[in-house]
Amino acid sequence: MTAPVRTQDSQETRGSEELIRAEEPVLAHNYHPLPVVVARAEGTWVEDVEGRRYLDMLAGYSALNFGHRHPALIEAAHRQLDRLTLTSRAFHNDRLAEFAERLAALTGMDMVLPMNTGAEAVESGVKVARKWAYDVKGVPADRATIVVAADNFHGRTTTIVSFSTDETARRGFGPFTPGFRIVPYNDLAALEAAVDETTAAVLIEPIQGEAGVIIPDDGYLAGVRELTRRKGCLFVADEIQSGLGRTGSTLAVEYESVVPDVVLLGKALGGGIVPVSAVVGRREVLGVLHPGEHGSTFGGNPLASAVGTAVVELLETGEFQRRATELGAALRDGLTGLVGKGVVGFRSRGLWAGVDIDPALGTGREISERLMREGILAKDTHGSTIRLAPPLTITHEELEGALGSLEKVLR
Ligand code: IF1
Repeated sequence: MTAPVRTQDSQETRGSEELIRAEEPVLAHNYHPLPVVVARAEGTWVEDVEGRRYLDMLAGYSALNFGHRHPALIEAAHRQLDRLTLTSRAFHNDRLAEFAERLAALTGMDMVLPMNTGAEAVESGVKVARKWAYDVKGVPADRATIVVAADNFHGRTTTIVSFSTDETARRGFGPFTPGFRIVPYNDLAALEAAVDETTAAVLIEPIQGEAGVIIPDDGYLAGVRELTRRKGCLFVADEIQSGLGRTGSTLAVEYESVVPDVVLLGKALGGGIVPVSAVVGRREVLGVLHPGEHGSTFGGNPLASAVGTAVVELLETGEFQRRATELGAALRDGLTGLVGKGVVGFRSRGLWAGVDIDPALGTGREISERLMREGILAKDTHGSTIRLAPPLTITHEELEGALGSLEKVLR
């Protein structure tokens, strides 16, 4: 008989170190978190078990665009929790129509397929693109191909890692799903060569997040749009991380005034409260789905729809897109000032930056740990690159403070 597990209301609460130790024997080790145990949060600030405060410069990898526990989102969640949380799609619920209408209008699309996690939206996008290829384009059965970019990150399912170029994400998980072609990102000639009459879609991130906030050359997205239209295949944009205000516009593709056929959304769509994702697209594409052909227990549930509608309402004002643009200029200026002082280079758009640190000063992980000791939470991507993606609610002073802390840890 093992020692009874203390319930939440036990007298003495366990401290950070004890909680970290307690995880070890019982929690799968698929992460290597920073040694901080968050207990509460509000806006751009989180607090650990001992009450130490940190500025959150990761924002749940862009799932917390509106900050921790945004009042309007929490209120929408509380209101729905007191009414109805789940029906399954066997029945209608009174929240889904408005969510779908307003999300379609926000993104300029005709139809919405509500799902839960980003990976589910990507998987659903793959399925819909393939079905469109067979039912509309006339690709022979089971011959559809989808072209993706090297260094992509679209999630962790076996089909998605089938088209990853990251060995760590693939090793030990085969056999893999066929039907994907991989070309270098930001290379229209390579894309031209890979797209043929079997191609259902080109699936890319408008900016590659996990790869280190890799921003393609001006004209690349417009080139993908022109190429896919000319060759009669779909342009599917994964905006799960880049979308919903992060880059200064509702969708990152707006930077080049490009309208994809399908957009994948997730993360911030759930306001940092519940998992909400969606595939939004043209009627001709999402119209290929008929009853019984796809589904999800929780997709489009009333709680997710209520929170999702409140998120869309925040984005309809344009306030967060404007903040990301204005504060993004301050972020860019601040990082420019650090080039040559430990920063060897950076890429940024809106309130999203990949910062390459001089490897001589430490790995991304070591820099993240030093930032943590300065009260700043950020996370490395690969090698000595750290990503900065604060809530879009961050103030100018808080941003300056974070940049000051970065300069300090690089000294
Ligand atoms: C983690 C980073 C990783 C995504 C894009 C789909 C998904 C993601 C463009 C899948 C998810 C998350 C996963 C999260 C860390 C974060 C991430 F890219 F943001 F940095 F892992 F690479 N498309 N990205 O970025 O969405 O199924 O996770 O909801 O801890 O794995 P999901």
